[in-house]
Amino acid sequence: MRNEQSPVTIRLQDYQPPAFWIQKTQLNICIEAEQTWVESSLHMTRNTSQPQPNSLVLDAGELLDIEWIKVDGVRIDTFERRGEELILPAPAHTQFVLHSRVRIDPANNTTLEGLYRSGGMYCTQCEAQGFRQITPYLDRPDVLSVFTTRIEAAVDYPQLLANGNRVDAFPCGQGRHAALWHDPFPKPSYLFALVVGNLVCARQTFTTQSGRDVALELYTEEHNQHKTQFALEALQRSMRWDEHTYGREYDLDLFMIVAVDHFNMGAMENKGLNIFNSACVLADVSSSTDRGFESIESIVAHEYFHNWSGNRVTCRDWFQLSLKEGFTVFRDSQFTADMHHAAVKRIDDVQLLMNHQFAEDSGPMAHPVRPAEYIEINNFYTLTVYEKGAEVVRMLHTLLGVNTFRAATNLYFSRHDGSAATVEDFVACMAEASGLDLSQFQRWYHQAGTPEVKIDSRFDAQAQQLTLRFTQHASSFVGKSSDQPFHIPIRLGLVAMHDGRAVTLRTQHPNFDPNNAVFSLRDDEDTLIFEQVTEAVVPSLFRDFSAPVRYDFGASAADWEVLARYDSNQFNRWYAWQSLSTQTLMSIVEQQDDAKTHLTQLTQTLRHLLTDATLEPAIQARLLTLPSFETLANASNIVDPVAISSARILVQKHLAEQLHELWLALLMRTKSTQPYVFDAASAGHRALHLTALDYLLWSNDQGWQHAQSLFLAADNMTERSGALLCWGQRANAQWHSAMDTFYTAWSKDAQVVERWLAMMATSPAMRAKDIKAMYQHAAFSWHNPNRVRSVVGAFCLRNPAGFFAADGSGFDLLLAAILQLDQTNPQIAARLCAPFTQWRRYVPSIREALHNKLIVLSEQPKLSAGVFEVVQKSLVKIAE
Ligand code: HT7
Ligand code: ZN
Repeated sequence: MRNEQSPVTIRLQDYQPPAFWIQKTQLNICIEAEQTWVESSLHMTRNTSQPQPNSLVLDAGELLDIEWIKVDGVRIDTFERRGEELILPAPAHTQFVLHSRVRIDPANNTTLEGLYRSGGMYCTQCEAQGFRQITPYLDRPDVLSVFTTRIEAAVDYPQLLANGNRVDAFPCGQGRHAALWHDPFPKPSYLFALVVGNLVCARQTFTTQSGRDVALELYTEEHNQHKTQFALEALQRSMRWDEHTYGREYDLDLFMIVAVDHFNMGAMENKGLNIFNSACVLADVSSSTDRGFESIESIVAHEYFHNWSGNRVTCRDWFQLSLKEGFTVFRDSQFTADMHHAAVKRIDDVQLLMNHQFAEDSGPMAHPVRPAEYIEINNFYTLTVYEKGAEVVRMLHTLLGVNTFRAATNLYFSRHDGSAATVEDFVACMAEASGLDLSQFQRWYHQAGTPEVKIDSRFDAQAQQLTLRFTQHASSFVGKSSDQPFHIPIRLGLVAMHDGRAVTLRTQHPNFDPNNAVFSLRDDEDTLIFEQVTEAVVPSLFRDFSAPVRYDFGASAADWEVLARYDSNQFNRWYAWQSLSTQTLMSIVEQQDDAKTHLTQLTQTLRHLLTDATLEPAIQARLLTLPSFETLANASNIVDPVAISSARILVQKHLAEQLHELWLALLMRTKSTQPYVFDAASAGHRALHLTALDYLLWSNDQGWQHAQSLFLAADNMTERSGALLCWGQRANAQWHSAMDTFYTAWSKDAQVVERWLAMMATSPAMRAKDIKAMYQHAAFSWHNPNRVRSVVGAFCLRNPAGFFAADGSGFDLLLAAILQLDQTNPQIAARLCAPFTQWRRYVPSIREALHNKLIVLSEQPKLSAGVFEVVQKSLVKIAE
């Protein structure tokens, strides 16, 4: 919690190299029933390149009860504790051993940072600054050290795990035993991990490209033993893919994964000992969905890929977070695209970016991919750092091309191996390998906000010329806007208006790369002229979303229709469909005169897409789906949740009724006839089947019966829970009884129960009072972040009808949840503030109510630094 001092702002410009290094770290961790003792010996040297300091300042969290500290064996009693700092007189020698013994209390550590107890096991979470809650240290990522860890606990806890290789294990009498681990790779403290528990282990092996055998181990509690195989296989695929695509081989003889129920995020890439939220690693064919499998595979891959992008080459400071996270998200998205369906993966990623990152980038928490300042670093594990950061790497990949990008990453990994790097180091490798001048490109890392590109398109039939005039301007939260033009790669094509053929691109523009069909927009304005264009065309711009921008080329409904029907780029077909349907939906929200005409045209286009036999099912499912609530909110100048939700239902109903026979035929045609397997093709079929079902639910009042039949007949969780999810949008008594049946059948399965809670919380009929009733349910716990996310998070972020209820009860509920959680788990409390940060976007009544809640929060005498930062930034006054 925040103490009396005001939270401090940390600034990139104040970065100083450390005054000391820690070459060797020896830890001795003794876990006892009531307390845990941690002794550490730090072999330190003074950093002689820095001015001689007067004191030695260590990071020491408030949870540490310090018993003693010694320098070279001599006890120091003159230390001072100031907040999270422990200050000692600087030792006289340049080399010395700092020895300390502290007591901690993992069982009462509810923050889930540092060392804590989760159920019957002990585990750690040290990123970003959890290690300082275990022992006094230089807890910063540019201090790399070789760790040796001794763990001692009662024999009731057979597994004593830490990073690296197990070098010894022995009994120590009185029902206790110990293990000794050594990690030969120097690492920063945030990658330290320890797990102690009574766990079962599933094993596999992997032989690296150079012929070394690596043991793969996945540890879980016994009742989850049957859910380990998929993740182990995903790990093997990831290891092979990273060798093949990036030439990266695993470096230790052992790679361990542990599943933990109480976890603040998805997973953590600790060296050789990844720790996972159970929900992000455990799966089997009876309880998991297609989306669940895909997500587990990508998280396993993501954490594994960090072994190089993050661990072998780490970050100099936390401002460089995207150096490891953006790059690793890009790598995991390439992996998923290769394993499954590239266009589908691109659609799913861009949807996340446009729906959520764009909103973040235009709100009060907007920050560059590399932030310049923070109060609480945990608030900066954001979509901007992760997803936009990945888009920035993707743009480099687009500009360099596959082979040069690979040469650049080879250079980066070899040049910075074993050290802590910066974003500049990364871009320098890209520039050096390609010969490109990327100085302007660097702005993507420094400037916040989503650029807007306007394109004026003119066709001169006589001159056979198509002229595209581009203008860019950066848009961001008022007062934070960036003014320098970006280097924007625009992959494009031309589609013949009349029959959808691809038209050859002929231009002399020096910034057009004809091999990749990529135009580099570098200035505020530029003009691209295509010659020998003999017929009317529609430009297909930003193919595969080649840059994270909003763009507008003044497209008419007819232009979008041509692209949605014919574009050879599947991603752009989807984008065109989304744009066309957003136009229609917004014409209804805004009660425009031509709304009816729009709707007729939309129905025609949908009919075409529905009967296009050339489309692969997974793509078709996405092409038939209406824009989400968030997409429509982002398209609104002032968000009116009620108007958006009603327009969406009206259009969905219209399309359902008009095309009823076609939906029915699609439902029949996509019925699964084979036993369930998870692969891209059959998952695509199921997605399409559920899309048909979703429309049929709205085509008449009996639509729910299709959902009921599927729920009863399905042999798999994708269809069973998919049926419940769409049926929940029109919840009736039968839905409630199906939900009860479902819960009774799956109440022993934690991951299914979490899905059930979220389905309950997102049903539009739910109101705050129903959510409060759910707090009493046996499955709910304030101490389990997954349960909080499934109930409070799902209701406030994914149930607009419930959260924005006119009586303001949704906002009261969220405020109370934040205040309560801030006492026990401030990281989760700060994340839950997200809906309040967006207050300025809404119609006046909601705007005022959300603003009031922020005021109440700001008046609390004791807020964590995380919640304080979000509230303070959200309330910042702006010139309107
Ligand atoms: N690098 C990790 C980020 C992280 C985290 C994970 C679990 C719990 C708390 C955490 N704080 C930061 C996860 C990743 O992106 O790979
Ligand atoms: Zn990561």
